[in-house]
Amino acid sequence: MTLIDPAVRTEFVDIVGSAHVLADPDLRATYEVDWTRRWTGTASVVVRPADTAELSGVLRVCHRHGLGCVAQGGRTGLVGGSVPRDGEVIVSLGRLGRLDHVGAVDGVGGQLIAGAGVTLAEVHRQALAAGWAFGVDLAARDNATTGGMVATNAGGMRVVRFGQMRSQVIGLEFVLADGTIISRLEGPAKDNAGYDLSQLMVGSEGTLGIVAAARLRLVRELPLRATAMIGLERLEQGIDIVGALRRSATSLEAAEVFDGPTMDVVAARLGSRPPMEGYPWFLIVECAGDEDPSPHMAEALADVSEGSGPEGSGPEGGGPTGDFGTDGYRSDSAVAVATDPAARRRLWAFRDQITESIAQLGVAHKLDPGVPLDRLPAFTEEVRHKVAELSASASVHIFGHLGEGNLHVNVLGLRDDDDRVDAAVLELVARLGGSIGSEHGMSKAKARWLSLARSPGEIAAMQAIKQALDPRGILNRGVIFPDPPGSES
Ligand code: 2HG
Ligand code: ZN
Repeated sequence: MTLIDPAVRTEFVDIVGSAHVLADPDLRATYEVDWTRRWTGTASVVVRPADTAELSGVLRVCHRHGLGCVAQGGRTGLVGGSVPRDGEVIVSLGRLGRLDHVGAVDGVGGQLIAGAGVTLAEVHRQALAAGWAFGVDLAARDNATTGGMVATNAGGMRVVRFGQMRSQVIGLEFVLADGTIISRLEGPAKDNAGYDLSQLMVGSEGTLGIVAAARLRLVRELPLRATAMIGLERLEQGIDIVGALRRSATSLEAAEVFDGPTMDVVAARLGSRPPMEGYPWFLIVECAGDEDPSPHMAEALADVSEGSGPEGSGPEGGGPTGDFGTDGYRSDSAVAVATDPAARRRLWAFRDQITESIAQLGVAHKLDPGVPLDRLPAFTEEVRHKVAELSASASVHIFGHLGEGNLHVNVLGLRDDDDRVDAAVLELVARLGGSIGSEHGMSKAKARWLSLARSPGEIAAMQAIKQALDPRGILNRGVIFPDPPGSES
């Protein structure tokens, strides 16, 4: 069944061509569900502009007719921000594939312009080919796109070193709801002439405008790396290790943690035995430098790892004994270290494959709280307790970015529409002074809990900005702000 008004369809066809206006249900289907399979919606049409001018034309049509529309990249956001509400227009950005180096602009390079549809993996490839690196990395790199990563201020595994997407954005080209194009892809990177509208777009989850391209800062790739996996008896040990590594001279590039049940599902999916077993927590840290970082790493781990192994399981309680070298992946009970690329990749596979491994078991409720580090261990215990109290059939997986105190809580075995666990966890986070949307944003999944995270004054200021930039309220309805009582949900 075609849901789009034929006259409006013709307007879209005039802008992007008939091959890029998908009204047929079969053609729309893959765009109407996100990676999790939890979030779906029926679109009236999918429109695929090829460049910023076409994107502007598409938004002008939506604005004129008051049509709700949702911008879509790789659909890997996990919290429902890329799927339509029934009847909305999907603006798919996969064709915005521009990729330029900006050497000519800044004279020394170290910057890249990437269209909204360029995947993170491609940004990495281009950065490396030019002798640089890109500071953000995450497991969905093959599908996640630049536009979506900017719109959600994506984080990932290197935030501890390079910050989130916001820190990489020098300027954006984006389109406002009424079709106005704003372009800050050129000119000096240092520019304080008024409000930084590009930064306002970062993390606005497609509610204020649609990102067409980003001018991104690149970072220097440090040549030598060491990666360690450490079995932890207590989460506190991991927090101490991260603190010690941050204080040491070595560059700490990642600090990721996951619990025992998560290690079990990943090891089963990979079909490989983990380097150490039987621990309630596992930590992966990576350091990099111009010189081999493993001696610094060994020192920092030795300072804090006393007693980290199960009794009698390893030398001096399981801590490292100076057996840090350069020839591969080895384990001395509680600690496994890898320095060559293939061995490091084997360790990282246990982290990279978490989301996919959990997805194989069912459709998870996904939360991404951030909690002050001193309260994190108590938080994880209370989460497990609360989930058990609310649902006998549910199971919990906890993993994430220890450097920022940002843990993903994935709960399996709940009905899609049963939000009791979500509410209980988010209320706990708010009580502990944490963030209820530390990485993935609020989107549709968490909009109804916005007042747990922001004061009435903050919400009013955010709504005033939304009203000014999107007066007809067409962009990503139901995202960030809860629906007013009695209206569509
Ligand atoms: C990660 O850190 C992603 O791997 C996904 O943010 C988290 O699957 C999730 O809940
Ligand atoms: Zn994450």
